[in-house]
Amino acid sequence: MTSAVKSQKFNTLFDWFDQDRDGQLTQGDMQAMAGLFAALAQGERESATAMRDAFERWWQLLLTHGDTDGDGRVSRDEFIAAMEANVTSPENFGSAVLAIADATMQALDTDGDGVLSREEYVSMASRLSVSPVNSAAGFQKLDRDGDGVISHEEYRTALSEFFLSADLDAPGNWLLGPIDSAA
Ligand SMILES: [Ca+2]
Ligand SMILES: [Ca+2]
Ligand SMILES: [Ca+2]
Repeated sequence: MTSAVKSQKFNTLFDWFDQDRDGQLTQGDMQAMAGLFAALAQGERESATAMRDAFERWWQLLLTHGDTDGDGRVSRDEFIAAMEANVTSPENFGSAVLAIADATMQALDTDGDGVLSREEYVSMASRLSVSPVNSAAGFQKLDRDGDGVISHEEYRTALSEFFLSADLDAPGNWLLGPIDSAA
């Protein structure tokens, strides 16, 4: 049974991933998401390929484990169940989810200082179709040590919390904005 907090987050994630907004996830939706992420890499082929590969792994997990009625599409309920049971399981989480975070961080950190400023973070989020209001609020929470930048470690911690934590107050819940209003 998926916790209420996790269901809420996976709901928010479903809405973000469902790029054509038809209420079903398809390979096309996931490829569209991968395209948004890959565009962040601005021609840096290694990061772009890593992102596309990770989204493809993610989709294959959803299709294999989530598409219980075999129609090649993943419904909201199928998504939430497969996210909990398969995508975020220890053997898959790194290759499907954290791989995207690592490639994103590498692509965005153009000056190589290993951190994201508020401007870099909000601009990245808006290119991924997250509203600036939500990402600015999220930045505050994700910058756990309050030094004004998000380190690679803070970013990874936020992702882990978003996907794995059932704690309503986990700062990483804010990855896509407030979960209560977004769900
Ligand atoms: Ca869709
Ligand atoms: Ca289905
Ligand atoms: Ca920080």
